[in-house]
Amino acid sequence: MAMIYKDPWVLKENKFDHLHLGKTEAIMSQGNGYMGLRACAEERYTGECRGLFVSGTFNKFDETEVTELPNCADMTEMEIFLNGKLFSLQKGNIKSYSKELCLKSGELKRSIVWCSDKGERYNLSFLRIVSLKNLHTIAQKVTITPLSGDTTLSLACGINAQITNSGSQHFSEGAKRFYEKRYMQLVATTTESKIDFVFSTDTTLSVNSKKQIAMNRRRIFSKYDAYVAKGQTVTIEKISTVHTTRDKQTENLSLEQLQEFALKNLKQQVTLGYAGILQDSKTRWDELVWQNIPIEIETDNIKDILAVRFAQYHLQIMAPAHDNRMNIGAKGLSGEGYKGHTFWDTEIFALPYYIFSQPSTALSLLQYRYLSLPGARQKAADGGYKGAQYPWESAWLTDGEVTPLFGGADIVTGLPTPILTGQLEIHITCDVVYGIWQYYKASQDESFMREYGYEIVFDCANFWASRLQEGSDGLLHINNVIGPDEYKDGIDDDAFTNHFAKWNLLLAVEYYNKLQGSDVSDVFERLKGKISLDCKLWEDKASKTYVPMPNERGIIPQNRTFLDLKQIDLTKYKNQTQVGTIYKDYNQHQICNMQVCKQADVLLLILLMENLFSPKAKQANWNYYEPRTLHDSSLSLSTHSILASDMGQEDLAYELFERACNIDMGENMSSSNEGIHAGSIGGIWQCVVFGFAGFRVTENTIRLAPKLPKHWRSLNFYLWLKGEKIKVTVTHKGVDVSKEGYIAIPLNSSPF
Ligand code: IFM
Repeated sequence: MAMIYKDPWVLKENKFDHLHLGKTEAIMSQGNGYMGLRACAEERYTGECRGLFVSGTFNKFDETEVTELPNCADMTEMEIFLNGKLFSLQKGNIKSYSKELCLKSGELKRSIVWCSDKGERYNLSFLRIVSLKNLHTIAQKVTITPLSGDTTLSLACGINAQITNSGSQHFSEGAKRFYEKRYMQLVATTTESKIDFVFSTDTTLSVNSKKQIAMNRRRIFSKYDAYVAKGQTVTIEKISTVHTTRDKQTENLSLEQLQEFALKNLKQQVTLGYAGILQDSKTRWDELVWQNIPIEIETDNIKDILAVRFAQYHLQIMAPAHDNRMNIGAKGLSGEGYKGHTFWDTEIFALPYYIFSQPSTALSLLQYRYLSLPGARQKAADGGYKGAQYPWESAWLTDGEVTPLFGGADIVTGLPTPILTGQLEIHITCDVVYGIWQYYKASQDESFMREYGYEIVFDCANFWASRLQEGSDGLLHINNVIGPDEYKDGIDDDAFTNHFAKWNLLLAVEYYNKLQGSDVSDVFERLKGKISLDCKLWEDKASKTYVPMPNERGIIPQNRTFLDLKQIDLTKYKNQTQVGTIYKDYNQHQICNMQVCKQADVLLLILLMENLFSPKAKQANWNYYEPRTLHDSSLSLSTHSILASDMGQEDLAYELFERACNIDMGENMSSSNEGIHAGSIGGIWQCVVFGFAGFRVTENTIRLAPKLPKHWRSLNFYLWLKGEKIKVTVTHKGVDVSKEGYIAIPLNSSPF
């Protein structure tokens, strides 16, 4: 195992592992919400997956593919020859190696002593930053010191736009140009969405060098030849920028103007140099996160502290807080996985962090859902329904549903497995509403609700009102869906979906009545004629909606047939070290007919709607569903950890938290290849704040019912509530809530 967890600020590997490059490329990826850069080495390796992704720049490769976030030009690559030998860790000898990401500064660092196969030794260090201050900037600093004799250095670097998304080339090549014999610029345009990207870069060497400029297909670069004496250190600084015609700040510029603007910005960044860019970025990290909303854990277990900071780091770099037309991808901006698409992962798993830590980001993410209402209305209409139905997978605002139609191989048929989630996983519509409700409850942001929120809640209620079907029992049912547990498809009366649909209808009724009696009837004025506002219909539908409730044994049937399905011994899969091993033995159809859950489903319902169920029912369902849940989705563990905390099973809660942290940060070297797990990372925060601190916002109150892990002495964190920031301190002796001035929020420490 090469991962080291000794420093609470530093994620580190101390062994170069060419078979598992994807691990650190993803978990040590850098970014700022505008862009995300995988932590690939400067030198190229087979098996690497270089990646630079700019939020919201979706493109559709061709009619057979769905839109995806294009993997754009690489500006970090460097080809280095030392005394004629290509620098590569797969050649010669590695005398020492470390690769680390400092979460505090956001700086990535590799330190290497390398011996070429001629026996010549070199000290190399590679530093890199993606600025949190200037969202367009990537800065690199490389130092090379020959240790055993003088050397010739030959370096080639520039802009490489030959990158693809697993073979799909999303760009047409545009202009390439050197300015003032030094600054390089390359323009590329997405083939279908026609977004122009302007990549600019500049490289400087600290020693005299002979320089040649070169261009070839989709590539512009410079070659430098220099002489470096033994013990002398040569420093290479490469500063690069990315701008696109999708950027809000420059949306009125023509492409030529944007190129000029980009060049000017590059020059400014070059004057700051690596050190200045790093300093600015570090200051921003402190302002936004580490000094503003730190989570402090007093414990001797450094990995726990590191894991929570790792979560905060990624939650910061994955969120496109600068632009409300964009949202968080299931892999953030750290890989091609899930094509950059947004799922319910945002509202149910990541959003709570922003609601309580960075409300302006939460607001922006919810505004994205408002701005994508036309696509949601289209999706409902396409299915013959009314109102707004959110796509299971979303990309650009007008793209509508973008879920691919086929996935991995079916072990039985040998054919690609159809992906039905785009058609059937309809609970996303109420998950979005749940996100709005949570945000509103915590922030009391009435102006958001008036401008955006109420309309979403009402029009989603319209969808449910038209989607519910009358059954022979005279009640309304929701048939043929996939619930959160994606191992079951085409099922009827999924407990999660039915409960949430009813809740959405009732929420619409509640808000409608509240608005009726208030002085904000202008909301109705604006919405009348735009959407249907039939409160009686919502009320009527809600009252007739069938919702699965605990049976005589206290078990809520996950769906109409679940409790009758056959049961198999799941021990092998419960003990798996890789997720999804059940697919090695059974296909989707077979799994669908067994009592096995991919991820938290009924238990998630109980967590999110705790008022509906008694503590006894909670316990009974925990006892039933936990053993049947394989946690084959990364979203599952945090839910179970929080519930375990709620039920006083502290050891189990901690064990599940640890497993959730290990999804990305742990020893499985392949789990993050396609990118980090954004929802699961939001779940890490939830385990700490909702689980260990037992925090919830209930009606007009907050609840703190802590269950601190035994080996944590204390936990401090900040929460934004009703526009005010409060500090929570939890110890084994009790809880302290403080803020300047008085606290208007009554505390209730009972867990249920
Ligand atoms: O949204 C999830 C889903 O619940 C399980 N499969 C992966 C999706 C994206 O993370």
